[in-house]
Amino acid sequence: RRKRKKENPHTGGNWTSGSMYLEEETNKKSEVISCIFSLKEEVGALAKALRLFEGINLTHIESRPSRMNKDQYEFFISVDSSSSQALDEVIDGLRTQISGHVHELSRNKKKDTGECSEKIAMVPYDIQDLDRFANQILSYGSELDADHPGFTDPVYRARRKEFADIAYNYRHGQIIPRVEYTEEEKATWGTVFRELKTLYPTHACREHNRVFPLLEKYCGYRQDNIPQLEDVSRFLQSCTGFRLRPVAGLLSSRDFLGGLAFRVFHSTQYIRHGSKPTYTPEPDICHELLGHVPLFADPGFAQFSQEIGLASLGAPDEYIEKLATVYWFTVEFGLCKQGSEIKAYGAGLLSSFGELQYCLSDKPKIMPFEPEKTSLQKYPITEYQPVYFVAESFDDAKEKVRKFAATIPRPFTVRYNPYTQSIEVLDNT
Ligand code: HBI
Ligand code: NLE
Ligand code: FE
Repeated sequence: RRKRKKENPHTGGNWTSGSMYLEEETNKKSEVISCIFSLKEEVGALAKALRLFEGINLTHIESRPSRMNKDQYEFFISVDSSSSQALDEVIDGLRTQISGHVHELSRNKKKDTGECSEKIAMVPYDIQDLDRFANQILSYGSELDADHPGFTDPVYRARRKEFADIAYNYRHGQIIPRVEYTEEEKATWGTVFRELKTLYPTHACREHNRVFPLLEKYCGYRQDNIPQLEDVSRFLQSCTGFRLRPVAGLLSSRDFLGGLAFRVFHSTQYIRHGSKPTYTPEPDICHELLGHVPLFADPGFAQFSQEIGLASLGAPDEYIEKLATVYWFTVEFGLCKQGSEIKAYGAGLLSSFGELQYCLSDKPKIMPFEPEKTSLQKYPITEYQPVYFVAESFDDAKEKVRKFAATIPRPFTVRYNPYTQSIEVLDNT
């Protein structure tokens, strides 16, 4: 069954796309409400079920063979919010008259995107499925806001478009295109690299310091060279199975965290504007390569990151937000006890020589990492963090996230199968 699926991703449990896809809802700002129901395969079953939808504005319908029951089909449908109440009745009808299983999902991307540009809570089941999510970025990779330091720099903007195009055209399994960086870009990298290297011995956690020399040895980490994503991705795969995938800009939290479930890290390839090397709110190649990559090469941390990813699959929106916050205060801005000291392991700290110094000074507030509390903390995204959370250790943080994840209500349980690089759905109540 898996084999067949690899040949045709639309026949073995993935959602179909194309003909039945009503693009209607894509640009609406309204809330999208979705559900999945399953039917026993028999003549007229779908027609009978769909009769319940009379008078409802269906905006999306897709089908797939059930993974759990070979004789069943699952249907994913969405309605717009004006039909929300009517959908309750339909779900009721499905449950009582058709006796299929019904899961309600809702996905309101308004908050995340500013506008509802498509998309539904479809779960990636296979590492290749990430191809369908990776291009749904929140802002186009080369459209800069007016307060971006590159906003008035036409050369920088044109360059950002080149990087965005590489990411758009990328498909899973391809070699990540190599980029020849300009002298100016290399100079920016050089400054960031040089400054951070002086801070790492005292400020970075020991896992980061352990891996860094390996990156210098095997991946071309040098002051005068910006390493290539492809080389780094191969190195990571040999350490922990993590791999990089180029991305044009910011993904939604759901799509971004979903990648981690497959040990895929969506990585930008462009570099920050040369006028502000100490800190940038956006991820850039300095942030990915100097901040994230060393830790994804650490087995314990890789597993911790994947746990957050797995917890996100199929989670309701409010829990996605909580998980994204947990991610923010660990993978991005986490501090960790090591011996009698506190060190930085968050990538946003390890890639900003401004904030790396600040975070271990007496200015910010420091609190213990407790996912239930941490997940509720508000945070700014364009300036140094006022609050950081300290983990006892990666193992302790992992255990706590695992317990927290168990409280997320989900229609199914997932397990990652590393041999097929796909998700196994364990129960589907
Ligand atoms: N998208 N490309 C990209 N890179 C990130 O680091 C990133 C993202 N989307 C969301 C995000 N990070 C986090 O802040 C959490 O919302 C998961
Ligand atoms: N502030 C970080 C830096 O300057 O490298 C990037 C953070 C991305 C979330
Ligand atoms: Fe990051």
